Amino acid sequence: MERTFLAIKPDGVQRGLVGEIIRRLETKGFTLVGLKLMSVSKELAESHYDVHRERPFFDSLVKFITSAPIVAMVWEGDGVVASARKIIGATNPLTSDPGTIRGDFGVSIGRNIIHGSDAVETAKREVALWFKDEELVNWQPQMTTWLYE
Ligand code: 3AN
Repeated sequence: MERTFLAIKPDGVQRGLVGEIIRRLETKGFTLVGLKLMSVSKELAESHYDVHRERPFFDSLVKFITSAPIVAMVWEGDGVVASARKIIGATNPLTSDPGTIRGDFGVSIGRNIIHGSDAVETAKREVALWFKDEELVNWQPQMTTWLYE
């Protein structure tokens, strides 16, 4: 089953959006298989944002994600990588569709509440970067037969 890495950024945690964000993914029908509130080291942040290393906003990205606790999560389900990106919405909250997390709760690209892996391959890399194997739980919710044909 496909997995994706999602992280509620410091702004999402500070604004009390953790429950709301988890609710949206749970009620959609995805399965939570990893969850931790954590402080992010500079090394981990730089590794996570490595593809943006040459971008002008790299330093501010690293500074922000290390500034306060985040909630790191792994979610599982058919097509979860692309679907979670839709639930999250476009990068800039000002142009994200209403009904998406960023569209409903944000106004600024540098405070866009949540990160989600952008492709299946990226998700594999990010899940392995943020979680040890033993921190992930293999389980199947009882409701699975009511979600999948
Ligand atoms: P997404 O998070 O939607 O995948 P990316 O991967 O293009 O977006 O960018 C990673 C993060 O970098 C974004 N979540 C956002 O916080 C930040 N970012 C992207 N573009 C800009 C920009 N033009 N100015 C400031 N920050 C940006």
